[in-house]
Amino acid sequence: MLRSRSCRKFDLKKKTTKSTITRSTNFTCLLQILLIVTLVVASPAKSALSQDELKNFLATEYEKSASAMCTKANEAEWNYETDINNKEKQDILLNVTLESAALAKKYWQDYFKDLNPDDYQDEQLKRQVKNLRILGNAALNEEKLTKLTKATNNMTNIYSTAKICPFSNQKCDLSKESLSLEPEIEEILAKSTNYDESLYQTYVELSNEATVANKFNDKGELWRDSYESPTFIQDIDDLWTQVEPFYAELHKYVGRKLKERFGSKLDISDGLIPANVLGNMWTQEWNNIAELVRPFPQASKVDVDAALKQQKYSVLDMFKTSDEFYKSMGLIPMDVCYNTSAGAMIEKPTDGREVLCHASAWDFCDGHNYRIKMCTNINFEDFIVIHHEMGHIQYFMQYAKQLVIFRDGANPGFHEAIGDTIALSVSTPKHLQKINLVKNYTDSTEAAINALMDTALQKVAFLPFGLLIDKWRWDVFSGRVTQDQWNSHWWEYRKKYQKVKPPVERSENDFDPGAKFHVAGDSQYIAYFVAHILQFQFYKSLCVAAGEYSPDSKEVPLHKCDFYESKAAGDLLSKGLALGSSKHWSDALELMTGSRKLDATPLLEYFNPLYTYLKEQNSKY
Ligand code: X8Z
Ligand code: ZN
Repeated sequence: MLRSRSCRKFDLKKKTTKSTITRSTNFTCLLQILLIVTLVVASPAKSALSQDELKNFLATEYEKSASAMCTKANEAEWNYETDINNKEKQDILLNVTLESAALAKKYWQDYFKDLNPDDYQDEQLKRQVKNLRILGNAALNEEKLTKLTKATNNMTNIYSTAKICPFSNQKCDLSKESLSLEPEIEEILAKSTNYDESLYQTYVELSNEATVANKFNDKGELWRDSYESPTFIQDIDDLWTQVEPFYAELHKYVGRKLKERFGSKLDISDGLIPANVLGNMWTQEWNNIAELVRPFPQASKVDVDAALKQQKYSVLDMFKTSDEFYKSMGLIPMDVCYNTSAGAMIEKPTDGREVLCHASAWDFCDGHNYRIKMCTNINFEDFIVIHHEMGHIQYFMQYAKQLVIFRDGANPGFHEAIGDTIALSVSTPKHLQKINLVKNYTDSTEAAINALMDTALQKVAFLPFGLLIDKWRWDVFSGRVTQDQWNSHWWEYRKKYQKVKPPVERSENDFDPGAKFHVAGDSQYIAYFVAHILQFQFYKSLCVAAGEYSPDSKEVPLHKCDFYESKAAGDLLSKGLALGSSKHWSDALELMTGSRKLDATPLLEYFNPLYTYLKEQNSKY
């Protein structure tokens, strides 16, 4: 159950010790639970528990204590992340982490270490045992665990508090007029923050040491284990092969449009676009340059930013609008997660606290308490991020009745895909008109291509980025690339997959990957690549369930489907989500889509009119 953290807090399986998006509360919880159990309950005979005894033990005492500990650990983590420079809160979190680890270790040694999933007939128990066998970072001794925890927290802290002066006033007083990485610098598109690479070295070494103790060869292997597929790397590569030609057309088209705009200042003769002209600090999504590349400037376009401003939307209004969509499908109301009186943080505090701004969703493991933490800006991009985070919360709520060990996504990609699936429906011009965020829109072939281009700049542009982050980390963890090549290897992958290049010369004195939150924050990333494929599979299936799309009739294209108010779509989604991780993800996928495999065909089907258009246009040059 040691998996990486992610943007959802409490993922029992992670058991890492650090904070950030998902400071591994999981781990903490788990251990504590166990610990308490061991102390309070007349301990079952160590090792040799029969199948029934083990099952009973996990469903009762263990379940109760694990959930309670999860709540406690998440609270400590929340308190830290919403006030990261507070020494007392840092110390409390570190103590909770160590305490949990000690407990987890004891429990694991006494009961779980030697269990073999193959010894059990009961499918659910098999899955539980598979999970419980993995101890995670708690495998380290206290000194090393402290060092790892501090290194990881430190990296997150640097990421969250790094500041620069505005371009117009380079000698500014950093305590007064500076900009932080999220959200200000992100908005003005600055270059990467430089990291203390030695922290990363410590992190890599100790993380690997922990995973080797868990019988994995390195941390990358451990991360990939959560996908429960012996062919995972190949599967991922095959998906990339499936979408790469489309990405290449988009890249070529965008490159040409940028060349028209910037002329001789921009050199793309080598087929690579400089990373600073695509409108995003990490070059991960290109929606901010939509105005520059929109194919039909005269046709209708979607401008939600303007509508939000004009209608004086507040941050709270944006959350309520998102909640309303989920409720319209008969899904669970989620007002608690954005209710600031109940603890949520939906805006960047102005009281001087430094907080971890990267959006995250939290499950406090008590069946009541769910929170979103986000430094929301009032614009369309954040409106979509809200739907993304609400997708995590909806998943938490749907699987709340599962045993604590199964309160997780079917795989990490599922968790990241749910809110995005909803957002695909929300982002259709059809829906945005329904909720008045788009007005005076005239549908036409050209307008549809414009809308598809907007979506492609987010979803298709993201694919190689989503792929390369963990490809790079897998190579780092396995030692395939050594430290003296970390940065150059990063740029090799940026060139190979994204076809982007650094705007200024880079060297091994730079550590550009560290400017990405999930790298600094020990949060695995391939989930987002998987999610960007999966969300189109889910979307298509929900569209069919809603009667909004029929694959056999070409009358209404997939990209025009809006499943707002469809209880049938809501039912299908909730059936899949309620499974949590109690079944293999292929089973959940089959239930939700009829397919057992990750497949980019629905994505290509969705974008087909744009793909055809891009091929036609590009062939002229
Ligand atoms: O980190 C996130 C979410 C929280 S799980 C806001 N995302 C990735 C990123 O920002 O890099 C969503 C898309 C990719
Ligand atoms: Zn997420």
